[in-house]
Amino acid sequence: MKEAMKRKIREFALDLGVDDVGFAAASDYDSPLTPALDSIFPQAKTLIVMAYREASHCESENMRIAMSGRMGTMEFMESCNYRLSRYLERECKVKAMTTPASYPANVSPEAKFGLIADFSHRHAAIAAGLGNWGRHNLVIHPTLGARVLFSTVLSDIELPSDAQVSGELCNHCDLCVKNCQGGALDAEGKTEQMKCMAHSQPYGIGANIRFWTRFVDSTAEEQKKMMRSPEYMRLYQASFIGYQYHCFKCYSVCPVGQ
Ligand code: B12
Repeated sequence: MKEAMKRKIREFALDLGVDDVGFAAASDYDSPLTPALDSIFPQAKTLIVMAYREASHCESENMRIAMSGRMGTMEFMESCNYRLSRYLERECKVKAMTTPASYPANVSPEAKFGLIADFSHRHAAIAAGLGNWGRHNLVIHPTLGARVLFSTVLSDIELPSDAQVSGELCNHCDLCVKNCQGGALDAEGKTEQMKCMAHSQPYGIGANIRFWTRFVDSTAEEQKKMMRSPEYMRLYQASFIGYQYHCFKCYSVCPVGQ
């Protein structure tokens, strides 16, 4: 009965065009740093995780091409989340709740100003049998590799977890470490987040604060020049399109599953 329900939900999600789907019992979600599931959805019993292989835009050296591909992938992910949650409520008569693929983030100091999400998709994906950790601290999917994004729908339907991926998928080639221009992966088992962000989001919050700090200390003439500078244009664009990644290397050079 439960396997038939899983099959029905899996087929619906695969028909949306996602690459893979996994199920995890809420009790198997073990993410020590993010808030307890209860604080999001107290009745949550199952996590339905969808995997999306990123197309080759992430290999481009042109970061606008890479980023526009990412934005398209994220839009598709949010749409799949919505469609699956409505399917669960309409056809299966259960409660369902989407979780953000990336943002909005909790930007308070307790959540390290947006670095600790309300919900961790990597931990959910591992619990749902969709992969395990690689040297880059990303989750590697057995066939799709590391170049994969995840989104999750929570539901009060009670379903058992899929089988865990057994055996390591990372081949320890260290290409992710060697290609990380921010030097953020030098220490095994953790990403140095500030180093990653300084390189991968050069027009993020840090650059924004530095720009405005310089601005207030500048003369009226200098301020006029600053407002017309390419630097300001890039900050302006980043603030209306959301996070703007300028690096996909750890993700795109990983040879597993290519
Ligand atoms: C904040 C964030 C960032 C921050 C911080 C990253 C980080 N390490 O947490 C920054 C801006 C640096 C970042 C960068 C990137 N991110 Co990011 N990011 C997120 C976000 C929004 C939240 C992550 C979070 O809450 N972290 C806090 C806690 C849970 O994790 P943590 O601090 O890393 O600590 C745990 C892990 O380190 C873990 N761990 C790590 N290695 C190992 C190894 C073993 C053996 C074990 C047991 C545990 C373990 O143990 C810690 C405790 O549980 C998620 C989306 C989401 N909501 O899940 C995407 C997400 C993690 N990012 C993603 C991606 C793709 C990227 C980038 C490639 C950027 C890009 N261009 O797309 C880089 C990769 C950097 C890297 N190699 O680590 C994907 C990862 C997909 C995947 N295949 O795993 C996610 C899941 C987005 C998505 N919806 O798919 N990201």
